[in-house]
Amino acid sequence: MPDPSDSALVRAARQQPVPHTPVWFMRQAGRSLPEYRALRAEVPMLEACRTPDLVTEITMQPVRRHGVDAAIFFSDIVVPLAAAGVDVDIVPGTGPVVARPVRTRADLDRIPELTPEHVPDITESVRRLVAELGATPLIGFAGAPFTLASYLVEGGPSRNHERTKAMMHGDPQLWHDLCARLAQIALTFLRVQAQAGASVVQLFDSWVGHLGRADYLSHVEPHSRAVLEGVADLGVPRIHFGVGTGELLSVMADAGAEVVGVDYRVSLTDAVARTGGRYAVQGNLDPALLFAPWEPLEQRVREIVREGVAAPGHIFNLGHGVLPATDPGVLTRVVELVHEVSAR
Ligand code: 1CP
Repeated sequence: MPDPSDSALVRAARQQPVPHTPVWFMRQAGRSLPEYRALRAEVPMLEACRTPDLVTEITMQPVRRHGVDAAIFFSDIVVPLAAAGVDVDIVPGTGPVVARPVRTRADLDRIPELTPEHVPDITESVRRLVAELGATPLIGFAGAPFTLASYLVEGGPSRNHERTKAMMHGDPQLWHDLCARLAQIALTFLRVQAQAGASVVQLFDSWVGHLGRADYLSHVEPHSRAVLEGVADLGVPRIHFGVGTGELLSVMADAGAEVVGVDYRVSLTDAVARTGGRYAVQGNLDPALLFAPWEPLEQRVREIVREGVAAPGHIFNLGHGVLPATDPGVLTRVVELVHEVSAR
């Protein structure tokens, strides 16, 4: 029987010996692939995310094309919010947009809890994917409470997160209650995916690097911890990721993860030191370097693999998602190079 729990990715997350450094890319499914653009041409994003035929096909596309060591479930961090009944849409060229931003207690009261009955299609899509993927692990994911709250409070993507921070400090009780609700939604979404067969889960706190350490610890960490600890009984390795989180790496790792995501601003060597050598690391090629000539790109990939071999465990990835204009041929070459130079 093909067993994804014995894959290079899961082994690296568990700090076990691996045959080669496992590699996958955040946003590996998506606009960099012509086959994705063709499938999505007529279908709105959130509708695509709830259609098992499309979810399975789009999730498989980068696995077939690039030979990556994992699939990431094709969905979005706002899918569980929409499933629970929040009026949110994904607007092409913008991202998630919320019809009625959450600013008051009455707004919060309109956000329902998520139950597995809201998302039978997610279970169906994960089951189909696990059957099709065989020994290749599927990564399930959810957005972390802070990043979800930022979209809900701001009403859409935000540069400075000013309304979010104003609520955090102006009405801490409302903030904590909002984050607790979002933690319930994220946890339910992760549990549904893991119970249907996902081998790994990743909690995306993409924008939490906008906070200092003290605010993170007092206003965010308890809620992210509730999500990560809430899946502990399922035994799947947990990856905790954010952007610009150099100052937060140790507390994000300690929040209940096996793997800490590292963006390109901090070297893997420094990330290992900052997390006490106790965690596997994931990262950290600058996605913009995929646009550079092959020679300096190759050199950087080799450096990252070398640093990763010295870490307790390493999953090669970008520091953030694949940019839409990326040449997919370069991604395939990076996968081949990582496998070749890390073969042991
Ligand atoms: O029309 C399209 O193709 C929409 C573009 C798109 C795609 C392909 C969006 C809108 N989401 C997605 C898929 C998606 N979102 C995945 C798929 C799996 C994969 O990685 O291959 C994942 C993991 C996400 C998660 C997600 N959505 C995050 C966390 C990851 C990250 O990039 O930091 C965030 C912040 C979002 C919000 C979001 N959804 C879409 C966009 C353009 C954005 C960002 C908007 C902003 O800048 O705030």
